[in-house]
Amino acid sequence: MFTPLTDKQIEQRYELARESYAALGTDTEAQLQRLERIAVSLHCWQGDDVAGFEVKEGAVSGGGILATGNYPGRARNGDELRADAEKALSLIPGKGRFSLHAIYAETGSKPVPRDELEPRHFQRWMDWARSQGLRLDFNPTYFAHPLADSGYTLSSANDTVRAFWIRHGIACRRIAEAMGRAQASSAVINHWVPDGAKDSPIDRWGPRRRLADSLDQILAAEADARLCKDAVEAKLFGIGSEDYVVGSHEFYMGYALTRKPMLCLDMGHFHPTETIHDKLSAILQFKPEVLLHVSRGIRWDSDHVVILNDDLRQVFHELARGDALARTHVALDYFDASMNRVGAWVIGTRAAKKAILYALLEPTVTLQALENAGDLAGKLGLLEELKTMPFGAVWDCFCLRQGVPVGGAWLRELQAYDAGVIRRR
Ligand code: RNT
Ligand code: ZN
Repeated sequence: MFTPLTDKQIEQRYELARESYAALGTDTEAQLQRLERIAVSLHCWQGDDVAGFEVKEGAVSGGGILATGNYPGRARNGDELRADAEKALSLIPGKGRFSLHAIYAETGSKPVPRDELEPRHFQRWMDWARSQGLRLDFNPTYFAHPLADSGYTLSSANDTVRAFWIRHGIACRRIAEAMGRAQASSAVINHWVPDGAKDSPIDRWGPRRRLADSLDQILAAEADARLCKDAVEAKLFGIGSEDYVVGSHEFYMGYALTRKPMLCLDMGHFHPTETIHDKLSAILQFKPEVLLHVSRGIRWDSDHVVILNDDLRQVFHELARGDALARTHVALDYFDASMNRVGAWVIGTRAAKKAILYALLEPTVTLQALENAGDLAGKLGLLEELKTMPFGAVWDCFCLRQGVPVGGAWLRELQAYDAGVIRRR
């Protein structure tokens, strides 16, 4: 079903494609080298439906976010999650990183409260990352916890609750710093809180005042900024926070512009018809770096598996045209429990890398010249022609050179892993 071409045929197709792109002014070899260096951070939580491995002391709490679907065989512990991630990474070309949440701490059989987590609880992850040549990123988990049940964490009016989450944020920055030290390069730590209200809160002011204050306290804790790079993530609405989200876009725009952290733009966190590509050239005027959560919103859900659609291509076009890829941390964020989870990782990551390559192959200088000359039909016409250029031949060659399956050949490997590992759990 997925019979790939021979290596020789893949190279011959690439050679023709290289010439076609060269005729328009694109050096495919140079762009493939650039692509090789751009890391995409895989999100650990696609592997187990954001469940985590916390040893629970009391009641189990959900809330904040929710993965739907009943595909069998989700990873139940660190070893299974690492094995699944290794499988996924073996099917993805180019450089990867791996993003953990605090609930993926490995504390043996001992429950460790989130405000007491330490770098040693992530030692196995750090050792694994080193063995895989991967760098880690991190996220405090301000949800799925009894102290998040009220719907408010860092913005809670209850001082005990708020203090607990502030301590958690600080503990997580120390962990990110330790990860950064272990990998001799920064770990990105992204702060997202679910805080908000289902319906018509009378007080929209107090929670925002408290959230800003809590974040200030967390960020005031000492952590080497070269090792621990903070980001804050906004959202329009979530499950149970349909009417009001404390950390809205305006809130975090203001916060990030007046403080150090980067802004994290999640592609699924805006109005359903609002896209993020136009925001990049605005935000990057004023901030040196940005964190991207590559996701796909559908109606009320913000976390469908990423595919190569227009939204994704527009984002990377903007970054490539503005020469801002080096200032952007690219991370994935979605979770789908209705399909093979390793497959979901591979589909989304390969799509993100394809979108980056698609953008890098654009003959931007030629398009810009047409626009500058007022030849708008020429510009739009060329953009259209580019869509049927032999982009796939360049992508296939990249996969071949990176030693990962070409075209649909990775699906056969996924099927074997599904039958041999996933369905035997
Ligand atoms: C939730 C945010 C957040 C989470 C992860 C698990 O809406 O997008 O980034 O998805 O931290
Ligand atoms: Zn996100």
